[in-house]
Amino acid sequence: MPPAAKQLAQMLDELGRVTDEPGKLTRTFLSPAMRRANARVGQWMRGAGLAVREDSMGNLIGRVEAPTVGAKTLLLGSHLDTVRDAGRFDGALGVLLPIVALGELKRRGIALPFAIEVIGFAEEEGVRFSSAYLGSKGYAGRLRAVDLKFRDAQGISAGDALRAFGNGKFSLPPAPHRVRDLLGYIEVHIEQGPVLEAKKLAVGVVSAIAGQTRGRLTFQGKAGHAGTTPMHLRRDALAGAAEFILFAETLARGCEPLVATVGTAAVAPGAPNVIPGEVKLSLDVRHPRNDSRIAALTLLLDAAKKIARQRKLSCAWQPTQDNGATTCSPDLTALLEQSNRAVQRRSLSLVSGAGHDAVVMSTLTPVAMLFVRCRDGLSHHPDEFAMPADLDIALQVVIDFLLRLAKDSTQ
Ligand code: HGY
Ligand code: MN
Ligand code: MN
Repeated sequence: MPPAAKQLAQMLDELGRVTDEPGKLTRTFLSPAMRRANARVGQWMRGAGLAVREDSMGNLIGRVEAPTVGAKTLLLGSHLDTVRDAGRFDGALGVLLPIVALGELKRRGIALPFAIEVIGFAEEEGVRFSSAYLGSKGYAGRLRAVDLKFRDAQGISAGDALRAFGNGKFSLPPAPHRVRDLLGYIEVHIEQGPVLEAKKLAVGVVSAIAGQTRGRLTFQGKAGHAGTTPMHLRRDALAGAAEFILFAETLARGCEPLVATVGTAAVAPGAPNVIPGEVKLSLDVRHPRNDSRIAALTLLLDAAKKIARQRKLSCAWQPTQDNGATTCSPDLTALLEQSNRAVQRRSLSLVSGAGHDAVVMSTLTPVAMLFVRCRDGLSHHPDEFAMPADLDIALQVVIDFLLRLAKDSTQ
C-alpha cells in the first residue's frame, strides 16, 4: 500500500481510539475526548505544514497560506465528533485525508497557488443537543441565539457548555472569510450507503444532500401503579409513543425514499412497576425533496396529536433542526468527476441521504463532496470500514483535484 494511504489508515485507527467511552468510539460535543482529538489532529496538521487554531465553537482549523497575498482560499473538512458507539471513518476521513494529501504535496515540493484551510468541525452529529451542525454553523456565521438554548440530557444549555469549554467566556466566532475570498468547500466522506459497493466503485461524487428535519416529541400521560390501575383507566405515555413510532415506520415504508427515525426515547419515571407518565422521543425525517419532507412531517405530527387525543395524552413538538435539501456546485463537482475519471476511469454521481457539514457550508460557498465506498454501506456502527485501497484512490483523486484547480486558477 502506498505510504500516504498507509499513513492515513494508521491515523484513522489512532483517532478511532480517542473516545469518551472505553471499548467503543463515542466523541461528543465539547467532551474530554474531543479536546484530545483536537490536540492530536492539530499535531498532524502542523506536521503537514499547516498553522493551527481552535475557534470558540471547538472547531479545529489548519491553514496554509498561498505564495501570493490576496489569493483565494479553498476549504476542505468534515467533523471530528461522532455518534455513540461509532465507526472510525465517519467525519474523521474528511479531516485526515486532506491533511495527508497536503503533506504529500509538501513532500513533492508542490506549492498550490491558493490558500487552503482544513477544518475539523465540532458537533456535526447533534448527539448532545439534538441539533446537528452547531460547529459548522458557528464557523459559517449561521449560528442563531436559539441554537445556544438547546439543552442536553443533563439540562445544560449549549451556551453554558460553550462558556465552560472557553474557560468562562464565549462569543460567536466571527465569519472567517468574505464569500468572494473563497474557492469553495470540499468534503470527503464515506458513503454510508450501499451504492458504490454495488457499482464496484471506490469513489463517487454527490449531486445533492437530502433535507432533514429533527426535533423532540413529548407524550404526557399519567404515571400510576402497574398493579392496581385497570387498563381502561390508564393514560400510558409509552403505549402512545409506541403507537406513534409504528405509524412513522409504516408511513416511511410506504413513501420511499422518505425516511423517518425515532432514535431515542426517554421514559419517565422509568420503573418496571410504574405506568409511564412521560416519554420524550427524538424524530428525524428526511427526503431529497423539500415539499415531500414537509408534507411527511405534517402527517406525522397530525398522527401524534390524534394518538394523544384518543389516549387522553398531551403531545408537544420541539423542532431542533430544519435543513432543506442541498445541491452541490456543478463546477466543483465536474472538476472532481474529472479527477475520479483520471484515477478510476469512471465516476458516479449519487444523492446523500446522510447530512454533512457541506449543508451549512453551502450557505457560505459552493460545495462538492467525494464519497468513498464503505463495506456493506454500514455506518454509525463500530464495524464501519473503508478499504485501504479505496483510501488510496480517494487520496489520489483529491491530490489530482487540487492540481487541476491550481492549473485552472492560474490560467
Ligand atoms: O445524521 C446524519 O445524517 C449524519 O451522520 N450527521
Ligand atoms: Mn454521522
Ligand atoms: Mn458524517
